[in-house]
Amino acid sequence: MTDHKKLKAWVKKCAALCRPDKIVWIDGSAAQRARLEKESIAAGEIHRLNRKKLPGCFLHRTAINDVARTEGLTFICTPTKKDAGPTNNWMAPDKAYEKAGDIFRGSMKGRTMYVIPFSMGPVGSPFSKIGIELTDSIYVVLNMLIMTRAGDKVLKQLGTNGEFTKCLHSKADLDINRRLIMHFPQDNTIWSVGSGYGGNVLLGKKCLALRVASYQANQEGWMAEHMLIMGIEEPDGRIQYIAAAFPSACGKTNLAMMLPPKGLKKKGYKIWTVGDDIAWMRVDSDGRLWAINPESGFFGVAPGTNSKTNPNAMATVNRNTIFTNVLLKPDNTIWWEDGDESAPPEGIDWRGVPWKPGMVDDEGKTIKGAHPNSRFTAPAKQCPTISYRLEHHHGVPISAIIFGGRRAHVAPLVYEAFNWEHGVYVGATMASERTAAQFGKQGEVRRDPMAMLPFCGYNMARYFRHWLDMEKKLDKAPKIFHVNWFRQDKDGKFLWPGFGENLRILEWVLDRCNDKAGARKTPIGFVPNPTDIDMTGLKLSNDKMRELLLVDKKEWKQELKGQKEFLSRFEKDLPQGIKRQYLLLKKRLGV
Ligand code: GTP
Ligand code: SPV
Ligand code: MN
Repeated sequence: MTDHKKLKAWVKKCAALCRPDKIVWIDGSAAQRARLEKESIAAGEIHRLNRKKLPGCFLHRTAINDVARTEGLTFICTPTKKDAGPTNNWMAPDKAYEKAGDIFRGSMKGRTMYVIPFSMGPVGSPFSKIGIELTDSIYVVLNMLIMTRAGDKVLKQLGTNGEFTKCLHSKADLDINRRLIMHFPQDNTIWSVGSGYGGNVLLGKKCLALRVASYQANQEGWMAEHMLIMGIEEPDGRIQYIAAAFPSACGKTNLAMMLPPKGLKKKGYKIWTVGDDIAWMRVDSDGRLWAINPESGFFGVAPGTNSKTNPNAMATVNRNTIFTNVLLKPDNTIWWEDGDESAPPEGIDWRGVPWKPGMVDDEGKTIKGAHPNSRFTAPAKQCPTISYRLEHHHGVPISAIIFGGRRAHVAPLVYEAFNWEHGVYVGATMASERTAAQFGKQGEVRRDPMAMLPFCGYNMARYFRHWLDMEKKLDKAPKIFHVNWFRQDKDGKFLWPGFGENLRILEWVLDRCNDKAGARKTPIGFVPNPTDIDMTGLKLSNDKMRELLLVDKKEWKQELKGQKEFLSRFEKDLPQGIKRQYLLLKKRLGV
């Protein structure tokens, strides 16, 4: 097993707290996985789907009150409240260990504790981090085997005294009142109890690779970001990479896997998917920013995914995939809203209840077959556009950074920041409408700096400073842009077709990086003229295009107020560079 004394002692200590009947170490073998699948099926935790149509695929339903990340129950447990900052829930470490400890105590009685050694990033890469997750959920084990590199190879890499993040998870009784997601960045420790939903329990993902890693990145001088990474290959074989931060359920997976639109086919672009959710970036000896995707799978939103919007995702999830909270069809396959097929005449919905299309609840609202935040867990290597660089310890060089949100109004389709500092301001003040990926009122606009609001493991004022400081280390800083695929017309319809057509905007972005495309200067940044975007093969009226690229001063003056209000939460800690950029924007808007 292992001769790592600290690891063995920690496992023993956690077992003494949770009292499992037995402990099983995950070795990463196919044989062990097959045994666990069988066991999980027998326990009714997962359901095997049609072996012919969906080989190696399973369906899982979470508890009804456990379908998305619960930000209100997620805590950063640093020595002082100020270390966590005004945007995080904070609890003192002692109290947090005590409070969660009470729920963990005896929570695994009658159950098995699984020990999952996992690596975020290729095993052995100097940029990777190792974690060990202890869990009483086979569903978690099976997901971690897809999302991370896990098993004996990681233990071997860890050796007898390597560093690892201590991740403890128990479903306990899945009671929302006894659910806590605790992060102890100083202790390199994560405790999650009372949930079975992905983002709360696959502890390598948001908890380690963002919350704990962002804290470590700040200390060590690198960046852990909620970003997709993709490559755009031109016909001459040159590949340029971009990293893009959009809040949850705002289009990262879709953009990372996009198919070039018909109209641009002649240009012969090829898209390479490196990652769809998380980027770890550092400055290398060449003075450029390099990124790896620490994950090895996709935990993607199912509804809305179809052969038109995301054919690469459809080709990825047809085998060896775990589906969570989708609709089960009578032929033992699955269905979700806005997928490829129209609704089946009947099925079992995400709650496990018989379902028919058009059913309504007490308030007359349509009952969905699949939960809006239903997800697929699929191996990255099954994606037709997966980049070979995923397994490369060094990652890819980043030419452009893109921030984006879901805004019905205000934010134009795309704009370019004037410089790095301004770009950091754009990221720090970005806003987006709330989606089904988190508990809370949908559609409400909230500030979500760098799409990291729920994922920054320390004071965000310090995080902004870290972003500003990165510039000094970069010889060739990526240009920074902002996009909004979600602007609406007066009737509430999206103005921009989105998905594959977004490549037209990425083309402008890269052309700007290579000084090849025009733009006009506006108070908020450089905005393309309609003629600066290649619209070959896409019909969009001039009116629509003008509306998409409009910078409405009146709206932006209002927006400025919202930005000021948000930034004021950081009080004296707000870095000078952000204050300066606020005043410059104010001046440019003539306020
Ligand atoms: P997380 O996994 O939660 O971090 O989400 P994500 O950022 O990867 O979002 P994803 O790509 O899964 O997209 C979420 C939703 O946005 C889906 O319902 C998509 O259909 C929709 N969407 C994605 N791209 C576009 C776009 O360009 N235009 C429009 N209108 N919708 C889009
Ligand atoms: C997100 O919500 O940003 C996700 C899904 O990518 S989860 O893993 O649940 O956080
Ligand atoms: Mn995400």
